[in-house]
Amino acid sequence: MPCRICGDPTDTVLDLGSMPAANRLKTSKQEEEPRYPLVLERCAGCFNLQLRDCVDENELYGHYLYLTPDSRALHAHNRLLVEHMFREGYASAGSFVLEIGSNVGRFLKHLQPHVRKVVGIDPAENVCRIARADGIETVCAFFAVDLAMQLEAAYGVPDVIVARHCCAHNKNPHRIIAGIKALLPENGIFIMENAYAPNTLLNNEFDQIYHEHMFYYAIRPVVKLLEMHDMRLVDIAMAPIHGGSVVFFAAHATARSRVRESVRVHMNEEQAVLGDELLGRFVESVRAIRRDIRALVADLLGQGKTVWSYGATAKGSTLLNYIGLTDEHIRFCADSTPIKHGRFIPMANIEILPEEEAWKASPDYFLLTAWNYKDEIIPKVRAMGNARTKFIVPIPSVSVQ
Ligand code: DWN
Repeated sequence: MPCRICGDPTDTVLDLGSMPAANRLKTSKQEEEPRYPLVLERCAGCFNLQLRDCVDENELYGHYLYLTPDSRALHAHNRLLVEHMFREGYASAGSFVLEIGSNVGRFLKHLQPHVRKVVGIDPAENVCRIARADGIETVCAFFAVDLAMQLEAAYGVPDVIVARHCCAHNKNPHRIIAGIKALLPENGIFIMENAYAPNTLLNNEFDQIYHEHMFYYAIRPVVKLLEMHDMRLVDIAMAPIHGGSVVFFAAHATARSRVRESVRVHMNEEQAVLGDELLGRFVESVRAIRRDIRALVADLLGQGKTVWSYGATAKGSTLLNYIGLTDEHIRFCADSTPIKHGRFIPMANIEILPEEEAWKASPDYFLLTAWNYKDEIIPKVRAMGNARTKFIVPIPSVSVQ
């Protein structure tokens, strides 16, 4: 498949086989689960990493079970991002901020007291309803140029447009950027946040690869994408959230916005690490993680130990299914999201239960499939009186804590 950003040829980096959609949690073990190839490829021209095969967006997001968790780490990240926006003059008390892919509105909720107006857009009606009930005006739709024009008529012109993680969730990011280009005023700011591809590769986060993530962005392809729409990068901030994320700040190429030093610094850093060697090391490490977890779990089960997983993450679906772990190995999965409870992880067929039940059941091991919240989850489990269950942390390499 040619690069969906610049059109150059691509080559295959990693083939994870045929997998169900990660967040399509089943209501019974018997429920049918369509499977689709999960193949990561890299563009020879702009170093864009993308999925070869993209699943229909309505199928992925029509009824969405990922609700942004109420996490300390996420609140801290949101606070820092808002501080950066104000400190650098990207937002002010008079700003209207529009967020694309706003989910239940946690970020806008954080921003709401500091700005004039916030509006969210999200394609999942079940998610929009939760956001509205929490006081966040949310339009249920996929964002593109035609919607941009309708939004302008209904709400006015936004000063800031935010798209966090959602530019990776769409087969055609040009469609989103074209809408932003059309809607953003001359001195407006576009903020795009994504998992940062060099971190994904350096930390062996192969479980970030699932059908919702159609792109894995580094700075280089984003510069290309923006240039193709007559926009430019003016600032970059790195953040530890989701295993290492990048926040891009962009403006119209003709705008007065000053280009911050951060752009040069991070581009140089990226240049030094991003290349064939890193891709080769990543692929080897992915195989080592699969081998190590398989061996560890087999050994533990052989000793009669019980293993649960912790965090019904989209990442967990890829991790479990690539390794070949099922309900024969992992008894249950603990998760804090009520709408996930009683459902089953696709293909692995592991039932999801509330965290409280996991604390009480006190299995011998938790395979931490929400490893990105390790520093939050392990202390929480201990504080709840469970001192005995050990955690198997799969990423960046297998360790037991
Ligand atoms: O891009 C995406 C990212 C940002 O979020 C989406 N495509 C889907 C989703 O990916 P994920 O499911 O891998 O995300 P999280 O944020 O790692 O999911 C955390 C899961 O762990 C949630 O289901 C909630 C759960 N959790 C928990 O059970 N106890 C989370 C915390 C913090 C906890 O204490």
